[in-house]
Amino acid sequence: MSNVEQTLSIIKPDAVERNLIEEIKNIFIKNNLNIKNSKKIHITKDEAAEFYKVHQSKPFYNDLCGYLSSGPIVVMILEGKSAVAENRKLMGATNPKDAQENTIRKLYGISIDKNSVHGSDSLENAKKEINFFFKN
Ligand code: IDP
Ligand code: MG
Repeated sequence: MSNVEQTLSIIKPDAVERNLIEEIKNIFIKNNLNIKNSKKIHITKDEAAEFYKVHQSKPFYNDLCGYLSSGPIVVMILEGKSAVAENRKLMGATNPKDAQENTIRKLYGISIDKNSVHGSDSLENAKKEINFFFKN
């Protein structure tokens, strides 16, 4: 099959805390994104700051890093046809208020910061982000 990609998905603390791990994983599986690797971890604020450093100039950067490190998260490698774009489509818009019906953020997101999931935004960033969490 051509166009098979891998992307990084994170189930953020708000969704882990509400026991939504299986619901969210099932959305990926039903939509032909295979979960190749998955682990539940709790990262430090410094690690979050490194992961989100593309956003370091944004006014919400400090809160964002504090949030991602505030509780357990699930990091996953998703694999499938056009996985980067497919995952972004399943996630929905950054702000759950703007997300389309049946997207993960529309179904489960609470607010722009507590929006339940992260997904890589390009193939290049997917490679970097997978390497960040699954370096061997
Ligand atoms: P994305 O997660 O849809 O790719 P980005 O623009 O990359 O969105 O922002 C990364 C994360 O930062 C978002 O998922 C969200 O949690 C948070 N964020 C983005 N914009 C804002 C904002 O205006 N206020 C607070 N948090 C924000
Ligand atoms: Mg992003």
